Amino acid sequence: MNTKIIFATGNKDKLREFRQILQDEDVTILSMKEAGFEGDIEENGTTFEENALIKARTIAGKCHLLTLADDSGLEVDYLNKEPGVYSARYLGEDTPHSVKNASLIERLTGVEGEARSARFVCAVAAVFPDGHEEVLRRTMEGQIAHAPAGENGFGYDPIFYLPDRGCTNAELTPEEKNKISHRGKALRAMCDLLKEAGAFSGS
Ligand code: ITT
Repeated sequence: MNTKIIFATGNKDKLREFRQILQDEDVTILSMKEAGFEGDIEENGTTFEENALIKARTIAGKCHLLTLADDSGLEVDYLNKEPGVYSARYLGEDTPHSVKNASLIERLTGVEGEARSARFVCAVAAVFPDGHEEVLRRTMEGQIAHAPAGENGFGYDPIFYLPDRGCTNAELTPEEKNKISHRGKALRAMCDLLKEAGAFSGS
């Protein structure tokens, strides 16, 4: 039986990836807008998990369907894990990513090799209409590139360099990125957990 779930995000790039990652599952994914919610959700948590739960709780409470949310970001080790949970707000919410990316590269001037280590983090929360909650986190390791490269993906992908592959996230196809990304891993793990809990059937 096909199950309707909501993905509580205002980010169209995340929504696209979410749908691609779950394309073989027997679920229909509604955006917040399709579920009838317009407006902003204040993300005042201090961890990825807290913020993911805040978003999922807000929408599950209003729309009465199983709701998933993702809080994600980039941790740069040399910058004490900045921008971290503030990744969307780094240098201002509306500042173009080209500017944010250039700023991070600039702040790593003179830093070489493994000292440029960074990771993408994704916490995925699921909140059921009866209030039951699940949350988990997955990561993707890489380094900050010396210059942006690639047109695919979004956000910090053009400066996220994968030493094993010799390219950035933005040079991967969407399928390649989803196989190894923080979001792909977190969502597939959440899907397994939800299937075990009987929330929806296997594909
Ligand atoms: P919602 O809260 O509405 O889901 P958002 O864009 O504000 O959308 P976050 O608060 O989780 O989402 O911020 C995550 C930011 O981290 C996002 O805006 C990107 O800048 C960056 N980010 C997250 N995942 C990424 C990915 O896979 N590739 C590149 N950048 C990513």
